Amino acid sequence: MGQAKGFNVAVVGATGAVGQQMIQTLENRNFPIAKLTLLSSARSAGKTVTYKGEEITIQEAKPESFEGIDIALFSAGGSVSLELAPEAAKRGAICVDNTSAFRMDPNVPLVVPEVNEADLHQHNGIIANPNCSTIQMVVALEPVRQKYGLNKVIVSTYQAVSGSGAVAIEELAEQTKAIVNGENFEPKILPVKSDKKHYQIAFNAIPQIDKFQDNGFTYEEMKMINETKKIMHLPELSVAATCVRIPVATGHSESVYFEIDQPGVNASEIKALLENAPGVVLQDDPSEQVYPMPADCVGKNDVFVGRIRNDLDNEKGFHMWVVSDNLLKGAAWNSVQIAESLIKLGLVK
Ligand code: NAP
Ligand code: 3JM
Repeated sequence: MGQAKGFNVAVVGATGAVGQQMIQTLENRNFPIAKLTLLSSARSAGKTVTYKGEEITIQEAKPESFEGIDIALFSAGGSVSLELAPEAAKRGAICVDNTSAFRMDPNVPLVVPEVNEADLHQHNGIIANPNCSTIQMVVALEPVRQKYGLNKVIVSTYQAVSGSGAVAIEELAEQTKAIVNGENFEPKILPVKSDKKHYQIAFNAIPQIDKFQDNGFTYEEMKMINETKKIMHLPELSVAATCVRIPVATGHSESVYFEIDQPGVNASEIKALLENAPGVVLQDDPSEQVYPMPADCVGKNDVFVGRIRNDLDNEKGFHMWVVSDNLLKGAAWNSVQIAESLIKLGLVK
């Protein structure tokens, strides 16, 4: 329980691309931890990870692993969360879940602290962390919604391979080396490990992230569409998304077109608004070629915004470019930030 020294925290998926960043983020934030429990599948049980100079042995995640845990951070895939998050909640832990398993459940708050921190009060033991591409977009759109109203969003993403896990980062590195050296290779992971076909990602762009739905959109695109409406409390908002995987290791980029309710607003007013928005860093000076790029955002918690301009035909339309570290604000940092908010609001027992 939350004693002076801190809370008992579990990280589920501790060996993964997201889990590793969670452990690092907890350390960087000096999160109030009494005991840190690191969980994975049986494959990695017994390995050790260093946290604040101390070696912690990874254990296999089981329902009993959550006895005495106050806060559990999940990033081990949807099926693990579906099975184990209710077991953890039953044992009194508050779960922050990074998978899509519970995001659209009306009993589960879907939270980006800069946007809808107050929704945490409605939790029933599980809080969902949104999809990485959704998070960075809503951080940039919420200040606009608050001041000018928002009725339409069209987004195209340029997503890094680390969003598909540690094996996808390796696949990009190995393919790049093979192509540069004139060697053969066989794509095995991207775009979706469990789908029928796999394509080259090095020196390529793949317009498929997650599987296709019958409506022609992919699940990743539908996550952006549905999650944005839920987080912003705008069920009537018109949202469309096209999600594309590009050969960048870390850092998602997005070209976002949006329409506000109010006429006569100049792009300079949107820039001024975002310059002072929580969690946003404005990098927008075309005369000096200043704009956000993924290579510059790696390792940072902020959402970087630039290229803000009025549409040339629709006076309520604007364009912007939004970049963030998909493993940090898109996953680990947003989850730890939710945990910090829960403590601040007195919601951890
Ligand atoms: P990853 O690098 O492939 O890591 C997967 C992790 O899950 C590993 O620690 C793995 O442990 C563990 N795991 C796998 N099966 C397990 C099981 N049956 N029981 C317990 N642990 C198990 O993947 P990642 O990129 O870190 O992503 C992990 C999950 O986080 C994704 O599947 C996704 O749902 C979510 N995610 C969310 C976002 C977001 O936008 N918020 C972004 C990326 C990922 P072993 O070492 O034992 O295999
Ligand atoms: C990002 O195996 C799985 O269930 C994970 C699939 C996945 C997800 C997801 O749907 O949880 C991979 C990468 C996500 C996500 O954040 O939506």
